[in-house]
Amino acid sequence: MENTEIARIFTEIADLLEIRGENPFRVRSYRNAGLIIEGLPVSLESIVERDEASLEDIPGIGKSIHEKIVEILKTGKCRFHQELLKEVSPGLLEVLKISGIGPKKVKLLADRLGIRSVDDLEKAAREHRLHELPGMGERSEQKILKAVEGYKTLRIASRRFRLSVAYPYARNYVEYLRAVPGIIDIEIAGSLRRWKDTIGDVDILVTCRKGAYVMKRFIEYPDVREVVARGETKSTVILKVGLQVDLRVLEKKSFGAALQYFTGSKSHNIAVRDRARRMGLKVSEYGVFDERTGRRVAGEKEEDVYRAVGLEWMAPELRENRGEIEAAESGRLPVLVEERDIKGDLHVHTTESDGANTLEEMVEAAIERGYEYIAVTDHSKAVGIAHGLDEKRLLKQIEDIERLNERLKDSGKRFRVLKGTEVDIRADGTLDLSPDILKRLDCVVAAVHSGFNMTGKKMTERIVKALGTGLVNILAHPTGRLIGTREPYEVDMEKVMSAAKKYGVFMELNSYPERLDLNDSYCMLARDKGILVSIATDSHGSLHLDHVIYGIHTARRGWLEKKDVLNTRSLSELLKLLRRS
Ligand code: DGT
Ligand code: CA
Ligand code: CA
Repeated sequence: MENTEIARIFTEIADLLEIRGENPFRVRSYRNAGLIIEGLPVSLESIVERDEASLEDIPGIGKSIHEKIVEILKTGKCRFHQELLKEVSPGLLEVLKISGIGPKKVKLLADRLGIRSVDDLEKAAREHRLHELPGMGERSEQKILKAVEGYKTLRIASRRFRLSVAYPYARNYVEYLRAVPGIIDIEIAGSLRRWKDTIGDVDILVTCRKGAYVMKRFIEYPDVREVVARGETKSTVILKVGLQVDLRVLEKKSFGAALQYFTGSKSHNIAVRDRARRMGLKVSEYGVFDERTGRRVAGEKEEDVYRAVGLEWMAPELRENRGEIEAAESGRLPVLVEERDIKGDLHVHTTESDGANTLEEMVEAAIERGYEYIAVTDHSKAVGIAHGLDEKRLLKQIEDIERLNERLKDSGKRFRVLKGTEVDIRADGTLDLSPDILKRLDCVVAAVHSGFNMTGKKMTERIVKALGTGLVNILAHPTGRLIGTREPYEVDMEKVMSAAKKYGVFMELNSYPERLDLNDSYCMLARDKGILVSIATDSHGSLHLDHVIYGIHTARRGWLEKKDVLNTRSLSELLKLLRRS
């Protein structure tokens, strides 16, 4: 069984317990387990096979979760989860996903109106039965109907997979195929090669020696649930998790052309072809041909395909027909930011709030990655569910960090822990910690965590007011979206960024796989406005530091270069940039 499936069970347990009104700490431990398992780079199955006891070395996985993982791997399900499902109907899990409806309200809806599903809820709202409930009026009925609509749109969109889910599956599949005798070249194409935030299906291209059993081995992959099509040159399968994978076997002489074609995007391809046609050439998945004579001009190498139509090769992330063709023509392609440019992480949690690792463990992991710095940014008190820090606890953490920095210095390590916070932006735009303490910090990250349903005008005012305090360094996850589950809140990002520019605030690109917020187009907007972007992970455990790759590739889709990214700066440059008046 795959990690995502196991993670889903734990997340559902958390939801079910929450609907039942259980102790928040218990709920949080299951929710955290779900998040951690989803982000694991190796399969739980393989960990358990090798050494079951090592499960408990994974931060955030205690004894009770450990036992449940083993039970799920052995039996395919978890008794505790099944029992909860008998008590709370599964349709209510979907009702919980509707924006503005929390666990308490779900319980109320179920107990008082017998609501069991999103459809029940919609019906009750249309029949004006909701305002019998305490705290609900006509306006809340309208709001709920709107939210139900939003949820249904998302459900359709969520047939796509998050990048962070598709990527590990594809990578494992490719590793497996690479080992098949006779395979020569193998590449991932499609939206995954472009690092889009959601993936419809995975496209893999190979060349191989004559007579190699590539298709046979492709469909024999143990994780395949269903073979949709099997042919000589193209096969399609569905993996157990539901992800579709296409494999194409190509001739060597057209591999580059096929790679170019199947990488897309479609609109990029159309633009390339139009250009070729004007030059008397024809570009197809088989090669570039002279339209008049039919002579092959290019095809084996992707670079040659682009060169044949007078373009420089460009990174797949740019291929969305957003100006890359003009840039490639005139030699003005951006030199995109790379993983090795990143010098530290400016959004990291510890066990003080809702992280799974201690301050020391997070620092150790960051040093191991070769970073020069991290900013510790635990939640502030308003985020009660995350055990956010008040001024007193934050003061204590500041002292802990200062002592740790001394120790690091004494041991000769060139690494600095920045004192920070992820301070909540309250509904009225004030910050959740006193100015005195915020001034003592090196790096103040601010974010919205509640009240997502206000009007766009109010939300914009709220955020602009927070930035205007002069106390904020970075606006975290600026639009609040959760890919596939929550749409961005209504906000005028143009205005928010103008304010950020005015007050010297940087924008975050949160690399947490569900967020990727800023998205690619907002990265472009930030760059156009001359605002540096912090590519941060929002890590809730040391393993999450690896999520930075999703942020980096999203930044590349937004055309960001090293110079456009805040945390490519050395420690001393960074500290200058973080100085507030
Ligand atoms: P996805 O799978 O929905 O996340 O997105 P892609 O981009 O991977 O799309 P997919 O798998 O349907 O096709 C892979 C690539 O093949 C696509 O990016 C561009 C190319 N392609 C597919 N259909 C067409 C088409 O009708 N015209 C052109 N010009 N290219 C196409
Ligand atoms: Ca695809
Ligand atoms: Ca495809």
